[in-house]
Order: sequence, then structure tokens, then C-alpha cells
Amino acid sequence: METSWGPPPTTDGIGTTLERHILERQRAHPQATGDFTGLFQQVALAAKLIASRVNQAGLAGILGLTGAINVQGEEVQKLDDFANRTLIKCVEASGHVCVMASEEVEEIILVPERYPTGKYVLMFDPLDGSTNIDVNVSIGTIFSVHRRVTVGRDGTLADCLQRGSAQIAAGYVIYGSSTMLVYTTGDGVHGFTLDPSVGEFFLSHENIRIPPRGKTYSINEGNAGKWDKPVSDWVSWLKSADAEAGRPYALRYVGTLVADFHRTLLKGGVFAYPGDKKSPQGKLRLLYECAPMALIAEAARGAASDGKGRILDIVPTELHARTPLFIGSRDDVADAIRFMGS
Ligand code: FBP
Repeated sequence: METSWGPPPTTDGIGTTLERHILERQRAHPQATGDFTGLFQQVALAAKLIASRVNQAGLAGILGLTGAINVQGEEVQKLDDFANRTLIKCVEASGHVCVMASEEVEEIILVPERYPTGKYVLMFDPLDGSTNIDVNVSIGTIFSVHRRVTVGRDGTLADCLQRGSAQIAAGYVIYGSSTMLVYTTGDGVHGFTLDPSVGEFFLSHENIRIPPRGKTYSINEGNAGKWDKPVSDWVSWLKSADAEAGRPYALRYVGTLVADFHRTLLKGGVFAYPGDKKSPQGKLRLLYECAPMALIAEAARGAASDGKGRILDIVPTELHARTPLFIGSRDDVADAIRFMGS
């Protein structure tokens, strides 16, 4: 039965803002200090600033390249750079983090001396889907929050290189037909839609659950020539006819992880960016792309794997490490793992 989304009824008819939602959850934790809520407010502020720039990108002269190449070897888009600086500026002054990490920055990002530091670690992909920025296709921001494991003023690389299962929160923002922020603290996944007229995120998708099985698969078929046999066999199987099992699946691929995952989260199915002969570890980054999406998928009763084990169990060894990714409906990911094991 398809889920129809919309703001849940509220007693005061105003709707539940993101801040209120987090505050209500914080009250359930008597030891909470408000630090987490404070950090989230800064991430949400950055998302609103980025959304407003994305929405008027064509007019604001912010399309195109900066001329720089980032640590991934990719040309940096002006909007990438804007989103990166906006997140850093909003969060570094908050007093809630001891260290940050970004897809756009080679080293860990420390908090300037003039600001206090806090107990959290924030890692992010400031603008996901860079190949879609200039063509007005949905793009996004992905973030992951950990509690620090070191002591002292500044955090270190060790604070960033934690397993995905140690995340205390994760989320993404999708800049699409509407701007939405989806987050989890591990128990339940909730979506908020930005009302630009009041500049507030309002709860519109409460307790999102991924259907156990879907009807679509999402993968860049253009890489088929580089796939190993298990991946080729799995994709051929998804495309093979079996009415009873609901196959063939339909192909849906936007080329923005946030957009392809968001559809999979709401409708079910499977998204994959496997390793291949050219890139055995695939393309997507573990710490600020795959691990946060995996925490969301599992909290929504879905699954996320590298083809062998849980993404959340992988012990990171490098800041910009990549990993193969199979994510989405529990049964669809189980099928992929079965083929990868064969
Ligand atoms: P960035 O844009 O943040 O570098 O992310 C990588 C990404 O664009 C994902 O959003 C997307 O899933 C994938 O790469 C698309 O890769 P490809 O163009 O090889 O299909």
C-alpha cells in the first residue's frame, strides 16, 4: 500500500518545525545539554542559505567552475565552494564541534582559535551531485555527526575515523522541486520540507519506512563494461522477466546520490554504485556519503552493504576512503549480496 505523505495533524495548527522536533526528542534525554540541538540548528541554517543560492543559481552568477581541483581530483563548481564555505562558517562558530571534515577539503578542518570547541564531529558532502549542478537537476548535501573520542581543545583524525555504527545522527538535504531535510538519530527517519515563505523546515514525512522490496533499480549502466561478473549477473537478473517476483525492475538513475537514495527511501528498490575493474572501491566516499545514508536506510528498516557486509561496520582508515555501495529495500539488498557472494 503506497504511503501518502503530508504534515501530521498538530494541536496548534502551526506544524512541527525541525527545531521543535529535535527539542521534543532532546527532552526524552534528561542528560541532554542542548549541544546537539544547537549543532542541528547551524546545519539547518546552512541548508537554507545553500537552498536559496541553488534556487537562483542561474541568476546569481554562481554556475560554472572555480578553476580549482579538489582532493577527489574533480573540478570544483562555484556552488560546491559556496556550500562548503557556508557549512564551515555556520558550524565553526557554534561551539558544538571539535573538528569537521568535508569532501571538498583534503585535511580535517579545525575550529579557529577565536571560537570555543565542543563534543561533536561533523563530516559532510557540501554539494552532492556536482555533475547535475549546472543542468538544474536535483542536488543535495549529506552530513554525519559523531561524538568525539579524543580529549583536548582540538579534535583529531581519530575523531573522524569512526565506524558508521558510532554515528549519533545523519541526514541529507535535497534541493529539488522542494527543499527537504531528512534526518535520523538512529530511531526513526523523519523528513522536513522547507517553506521558503517563512524560512522554516516543517515536518512532512514522519517515521519514513522503506518498503521491504521495491520495483526499481538505480545504477550507472554506462559502467557495465567495467563490471565484474557478479554485478553483471545481478543486473541482468533484475532485468529478467518474472511477473510473480515483480521483475523486470524499472531503471531509475538521476546521477545524484541524494536524489536516487531519496526516491529509494520513499518508494523502495535498490541503489548501487559497485566497485569495478577501473575503481575496485567504487566512487562514493565512506564517511560523508555512504555511512550517513546507511544509518538512515537501516533506521528506516532498509539495508546498506558493500556487497559483503554492513556499511556501518566498516572501520575507516582514510578520510576520503571510498566503498562499493548497495542500499535500499532489505530484500533487494539481500539479493544483491547473494549475487556478490556467488
Ligand atoms: P559528488 O558529486 O559529491 O562528487 O558525488 C558523487 C556523485 O555525483 C553522486 O552523487 C552520484 O551518485 C555519483 O557521483 C554519480 O556518478 P556517475 O556520474 O559516475 O554515475
